Amino acid sequence: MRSAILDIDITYPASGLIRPVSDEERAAYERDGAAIVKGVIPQDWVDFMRAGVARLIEQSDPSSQNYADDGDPRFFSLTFPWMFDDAFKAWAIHGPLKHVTRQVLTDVTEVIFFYDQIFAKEPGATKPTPWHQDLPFLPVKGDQQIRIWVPFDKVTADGGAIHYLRGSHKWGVIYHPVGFKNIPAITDTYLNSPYEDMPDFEADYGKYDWLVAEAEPGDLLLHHPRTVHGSLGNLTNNFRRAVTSFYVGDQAVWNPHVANMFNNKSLTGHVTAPDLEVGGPIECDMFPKVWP
Ligand SMILES: O=C(O)CCC(=O)C(=O)O
Repeated sequence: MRSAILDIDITYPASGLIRPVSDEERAAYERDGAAIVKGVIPQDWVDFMRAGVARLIEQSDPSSQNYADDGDPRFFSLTFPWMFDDAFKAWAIHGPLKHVTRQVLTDVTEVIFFYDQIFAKEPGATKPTPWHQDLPFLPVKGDQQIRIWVPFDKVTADGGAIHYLRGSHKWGVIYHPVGFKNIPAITDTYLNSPYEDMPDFEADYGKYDWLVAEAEPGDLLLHHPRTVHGSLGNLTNNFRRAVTSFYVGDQAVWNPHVANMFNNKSLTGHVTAPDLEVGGPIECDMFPKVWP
């Protein structure tokens, strides 16, 4: 039976992916742990979601974060917007990304939507996104996991493009999660994670091979949750608004380790983690199956 949490009361675009993900894009994702997929999101979805992001930035309720230093242009973020705004729910459940997921994670028999997050840097928001992997924030284990970052503005190298450390998803190492803002209660918990200290990627930036993912509305970025990534500030006069969505496959299992995102109340205090069995399946009301 369909869960009431999936009901949507607004009209949303009916369009799907403009084209499937190509073999070359899939190969780039597998090789580098990140890939740019150009010209796949229809304009009606871009306009619909840009308006949704603008609405939630305007609202800026206490469940959102501003990672910028006091007085600086904002680096706005909000986790789980889909649970509070039907535009995001439509995007997560009926939008084109579930098809991207099954086209890239070719062995999934089901696609489960895990969560979404807004990342918006106002014009002049110089705050970088620290280098990090996503896996250590996530209470999920297994290979069938993918992050899809969709921009609703043009994103240039000086406008906060994401930098992905090519191949780092294959290094076999997971680093402690990193606080996007220095809140000791959180950063201390993160250091108790079962993972390793992160090298100083900033100091040694030039030693590594980075994909600097410039993108425009209509494009999307794929990355593996083990891929090291981050972004610099937005030095342009334009907004840099994006939504990142995380999907998993039927073989992913629940792994609520000590440093997972649900123990960071500044990030997820507005939602309640479900009581799932450790090592058991992820699918539930909060993490719904969206395909088939
Ligand atoms: O937009 C950003 O700067 C951060 C995005 C990110 O870390 C992610 O989507 O995993």
